[in-house]
Amino acid sequence: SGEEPPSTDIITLTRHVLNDQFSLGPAATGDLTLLLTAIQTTSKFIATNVRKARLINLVGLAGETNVQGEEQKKLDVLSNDIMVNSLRASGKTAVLVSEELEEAIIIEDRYKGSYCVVFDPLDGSSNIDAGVNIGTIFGIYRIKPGSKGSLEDVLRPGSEMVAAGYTMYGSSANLVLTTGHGVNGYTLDASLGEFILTHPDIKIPPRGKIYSFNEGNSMYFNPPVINYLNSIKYPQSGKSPYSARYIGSMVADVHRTLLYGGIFGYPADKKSKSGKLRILYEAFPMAFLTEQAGGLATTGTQRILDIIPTSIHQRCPVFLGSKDDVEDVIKFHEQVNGSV
Ligand code: P6P
Repeated sequence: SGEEPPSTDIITLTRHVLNDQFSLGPAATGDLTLLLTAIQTTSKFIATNVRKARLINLVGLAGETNVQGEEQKKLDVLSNDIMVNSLRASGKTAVLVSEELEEAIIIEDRYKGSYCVVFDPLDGSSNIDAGVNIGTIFGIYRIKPGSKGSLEDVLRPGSEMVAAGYTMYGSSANLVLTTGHGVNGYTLDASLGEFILTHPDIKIPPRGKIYSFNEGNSMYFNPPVINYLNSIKYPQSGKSPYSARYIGSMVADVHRTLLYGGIFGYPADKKSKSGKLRILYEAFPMAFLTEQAGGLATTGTQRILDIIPTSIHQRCPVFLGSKDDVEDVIKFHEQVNGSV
């Protein structure tokens, strides 16, 4: 039939991570691989339900509001529940932090393991009814030596995470992951039920031509952001202005930024003094991925991964993406703050 024969050497996420972990030598216990298998399972479950949402009437409000005061959508609640149950059952976790839960979960001894997972089970969920891409974001810490699992194990700089990733639910399910050795993208082959390596070694271009900000907040923006945006919208002679792309779903906006380059920003402003995005399960994982792909991630004045959070739902300003573009943002902050 002239069709290509099916590959018989498919690299699944599990195989790829196992190879990666084996490269760490005998110290690798396989625990992280098993934890990532549990996370894959949750992503497959959520992908299936997001896809069916319209058919089985899962869209629409669940009638409750979460700790952020946001109306919970049924898929939010379902996604949170599958993640909590699957991560607990894996026997590899000690502490769980979810955007949907006010308090952290300390896993009971029977199921206790040595990793802590912070996650937003379904980020961008305000877009569910519009069929826009949404996603799960997660970050993983090892518990501190001697710890039995407590808040101390997650109120740490993002630089101490051992893995981070997201799964974007759209025309296909894309899982993008780093375990500290670069960034790889996997696409769910629903017929196999496996995430297959499709984007090996993702590298973000050093400079892009796209900016991704919610300019509906412009009247609240502080001077460094106003000056920076003007510099790319009304560039000096000879340069072309940047294109604006903003989906309002962090996973989709960051995914595009990683693949195409450019800059994504959710600044602090006069209305949101610390910005909107949460440090532990939005800023840290996306900053880790961006740096591992060769980009930068800053609050404007500080490397995001150096922040030490004091509470699990704390927010911070976020500018991330191509190295040269983020360095421009930093310069505009230094000019206004007088540190140059
Ligand atoms: P705004 C979605 O609710 C979210 O947490 C992120 O996914 C997204 O980047 C941001 O908020 C969008 O916020 O204020 O632009 O609608």
